[in-house]
Amino acid sequence: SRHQQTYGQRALRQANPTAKLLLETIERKKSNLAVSVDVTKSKDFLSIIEVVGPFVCLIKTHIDIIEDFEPSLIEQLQDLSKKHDFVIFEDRKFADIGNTVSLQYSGGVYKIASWSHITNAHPVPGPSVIQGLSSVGLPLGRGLLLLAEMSTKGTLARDSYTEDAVRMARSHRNFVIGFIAQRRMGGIGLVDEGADSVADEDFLILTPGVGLDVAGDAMGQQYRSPRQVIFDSGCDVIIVGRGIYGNDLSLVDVIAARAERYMAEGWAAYMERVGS
Ligand code: 5IU
Repeated sequence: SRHQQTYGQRALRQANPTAKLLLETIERKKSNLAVSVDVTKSKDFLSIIEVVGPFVCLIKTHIDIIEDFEPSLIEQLQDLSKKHDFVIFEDRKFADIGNTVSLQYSGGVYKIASWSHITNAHPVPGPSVIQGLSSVGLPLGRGLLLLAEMSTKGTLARDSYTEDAVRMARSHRNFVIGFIAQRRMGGIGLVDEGADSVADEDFLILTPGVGLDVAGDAMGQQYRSPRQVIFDSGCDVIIVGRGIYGNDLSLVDVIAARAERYMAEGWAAYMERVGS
């Protein structure tokens, strides 16, 4: 089954260039770790990425929380992406009508489509959110993740909402490369409608809500371990934020050691899954 295929084998079968790039990067670096850098100062943002860069396949950003944002920050992020060989994912969570999201994605202060390989959208508006983003991102070779589930207590993204997200993705396979979710979906599995084309599909599952030392935070976040996410639930990428950069952003050695630990646990869980 898809669970047992290696990242490298799966890279060969991806039509979307960003899906291929991410799988190839994971295979090359032997890392299924993504770090989410939710900090408010450019200096901290860049220094964390410099430290964790060698250990990650992907850096996830919330560019709109940076207080001292300047366009040169994007150039520095792109330089780090080349230096350390990681993919960039702006976690923008688009959720408006097609026309509006196309403008939010291409324009404004951040011009996300010009630098972020991957972005994501809530399926709540229906297929028009994908059409709007695809009109900008597809010609640039970008990829979109749909938010099929969330890690938070009481999330409304469940049951038939999640199944409908899979159906929406299935109708836009050229641009939708996978899901933000808590378990494998698409292909054989959730919303398995039996068609040959469904058996053949291969969505990427990127999973936030990963932490080894605490169960959650005071605002509804819930954490699971890399092994629960990659081995038990069949997901592809663990996304870790505070579990790696912690509270003291100056402790670069500690941050590097934590990144290495999550990388090792994520990779061991994958090796166990593919049976090697
Ligand atoms: N994030 C989640 N859960 C979700 C979705 C996104 O935590 O279901 I969708 C984001 C929020 C934050 C990062 O940017 O992933 C997790 O950060 P911590 O590892 O610090 O909790």
